[in-house]
Amino acid sequence: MSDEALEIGRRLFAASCRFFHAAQRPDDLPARQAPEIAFAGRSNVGKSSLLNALTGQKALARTSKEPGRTQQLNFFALGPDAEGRKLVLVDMPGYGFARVSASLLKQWSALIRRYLRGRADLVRVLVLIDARHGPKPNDRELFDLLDEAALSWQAVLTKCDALQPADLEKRRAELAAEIAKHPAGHPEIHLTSAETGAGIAELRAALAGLAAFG
Ligand SMILES: Nc1nc2c(ncn2[C@@H]2O[C@H](COP(=O)(O)OP(=O)(O)OP(=O)(O)O)[C@@H](O)[C@H]2O)c(=O)[nH]1
Ligand SMILES: [Mg+2]
Repeated sequence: MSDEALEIGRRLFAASCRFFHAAQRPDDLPARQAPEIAFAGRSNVGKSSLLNALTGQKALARTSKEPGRTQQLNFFALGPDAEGRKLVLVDMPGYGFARVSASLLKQWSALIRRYLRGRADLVRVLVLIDARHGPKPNDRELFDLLDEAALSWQAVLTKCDALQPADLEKRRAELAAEIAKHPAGHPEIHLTSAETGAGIAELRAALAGLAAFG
């Protein structure tokens, strides 16, 4: 990744980021304003924490030790930066929390499925996966759902601070081999820690590459 790309990412994510909408129902989605990046993944994987680490705002999205903290689609407007780049970041509720059913499709609400299937501005879904555990069956259901919807998605390993480098590399390689079989899965996997800041600058740069000039 070039220094220039890192600098563009740094500048975009240093721009203002503000919460502007919480969607609770499918007919409650906000008007489009910039390319959207959705943060998806199991409850407690670190979606809200990653959003805060990216924007450098500790309390932008609410985080919690208890799974199930985020219960609606929360929309955040990032930018414009000095050159006019803009993005919308969408913090999603987690899945896999209720133990009743293993099925992602049953658990995850109609709101989310509707959002993922019908949102023209959604340019990338980040599927966050806990580096300690790797993908679970409901993550794999999401991979399939995103493939079917032809939505470009990309895996982000979270909590990488909790692994030794060799174990982390093994996890990354296994996941990369799995994603290679998915038509809509982006080959690059981001290794991140909201705790130490590892991989955050690189992810900022990658996302800045998806921004539009508004
Ligand atoms: N060690 C470590 N812990 C983390 C990291 N990121 C998040 N956590 C912890 O994981 C827990 C869940 O974080 P959240 O960001 O609230 O997770 P979430 O995915 O938004 O959860 P839901 O909104 O419930 O779906 C919190 O206790 C965080 O402190 C990380 O990079 N490293
Ligand atoms: Mg959350």
